[in-house]
Amino acid sequence: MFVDDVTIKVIAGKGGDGCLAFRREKYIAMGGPFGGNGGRGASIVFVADEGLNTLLDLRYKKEYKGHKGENGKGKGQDGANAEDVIVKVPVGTVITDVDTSLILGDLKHNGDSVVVAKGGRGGRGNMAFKTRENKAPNFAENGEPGEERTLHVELKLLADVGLVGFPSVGKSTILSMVSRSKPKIADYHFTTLSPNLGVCKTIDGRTFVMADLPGLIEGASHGAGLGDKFLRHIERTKVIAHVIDMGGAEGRDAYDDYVKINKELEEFSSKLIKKPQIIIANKMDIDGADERLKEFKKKVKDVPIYENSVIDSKELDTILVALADLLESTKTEELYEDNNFESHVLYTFKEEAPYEITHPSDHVFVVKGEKLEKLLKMTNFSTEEAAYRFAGKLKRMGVDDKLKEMGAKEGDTVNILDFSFEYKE
Ligand SMILES: Nc1nc2c(ncn2[C@@H]2O[C@H](COP(=O)(O)OP(=O)(O)OP(=O)(O)O)[C@@H](O)[C@H]2O)c(=O)[nH]1
Ligand SMILES: [Mg+2]
Repeated sequence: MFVDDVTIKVIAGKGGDGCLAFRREKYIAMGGPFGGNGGRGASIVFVADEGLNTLLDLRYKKEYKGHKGENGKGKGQDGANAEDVIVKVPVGTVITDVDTSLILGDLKHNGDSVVVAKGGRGGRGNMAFKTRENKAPNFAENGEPGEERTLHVELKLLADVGLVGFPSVGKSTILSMVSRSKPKIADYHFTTLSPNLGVCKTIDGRTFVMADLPGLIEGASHGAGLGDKFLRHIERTKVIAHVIDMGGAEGRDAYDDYVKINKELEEFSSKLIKKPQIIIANKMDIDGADERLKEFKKKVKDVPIYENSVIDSKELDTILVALADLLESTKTEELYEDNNFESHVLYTFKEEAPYEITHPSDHVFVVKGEKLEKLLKMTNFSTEEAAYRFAGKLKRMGVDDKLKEMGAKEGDTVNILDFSFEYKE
């Protein structure tokens, strides 16, 4: 099965918790803090692998989860980092964050990789908090939560030339004639259900990759037939070879076909229609094809037209040379030019309001905010000192003042995530 479009969830591993421990050795009196740091949680990393050609594995798995980093230990030992989860995907895979619509990665070459969810940092052990003022800190930090994301993963084939046209016009037949690819060929519509790739070589020794795509019909850009599912693959090709059946057996008009397919390309994306095209007038062996081609040429003057049939394929060499020339003169256009690295960074470090306070009922306040919630998750409340430290941080973030301003009174409840605190003036 060819799978080129899946939505999955990725959850990176949490960092290991920092350790709270003190020296208890025989001759060391008043043992100082001795708890080590937690290890980093596992990140989820996508890697392009040329041995794969579908996203099938992802369809079955649906969710990828990273292990937690090892907790810090006594005697000052740090916990080990968790091993990253490597997800192998085919070359040509594009990964988008569903919530933000940002492209996280476009893996175009074998071995390209992208971290799609970062593992949490390990929490610091109490040894790390030792200062001149506090020589025996009685608290440690929990590990940072790992990033969680819902991803849209798409495979967009990397071919130089795309064979495009109505079903049964002979696209797969052409690919089988110009390359060693052996696609299925039959006289019914939608014989080709997934794209086939073939390597072509011109008589002057230039090579390029040609893709035979499933047939398009009117309304394809809105999902008719095999629909827009395969139009995305054309997005990557540099040049389009538009195959038109001159045999007339299907009762359609050649020029009409040409206009309709171009309309579908344009409706899917304005970029598709701007790609250079050549036309292959196909099935020229059928009676009446010459006449139909003559009529066609009267209407289409601005695109080069070549003739072909299974009986007489002598123009195929010329077609390949023309395609190779076009490829050389077409500049590679980036699929996502407006989604550069910087916009990603801007997103990641975007300054957000650190928290928001609501007052849903009498004596109850709810504090929400990513930064603050993370801080809470990283607090190990097993000692009083840790709780004081958390309270101190809230105060410095201005939470106390804000609560007071909103009318909080001694003894009121303040909720953050699942935790309830008592408000103290
Ligand atoms: N007479 C004639 N028949 C042809 C020619 N090329 C292909 N055919 C026949 O047309 C039918 C469709 O050919 P395919 O190559 O499968 O067409 P396709 O465009 O790949 O079709 P889909 O995969 O369904 O979109 C088959 O029965 C072929 O044998 C040709 O030049 N002349
Ligand atoms: Mg086919």
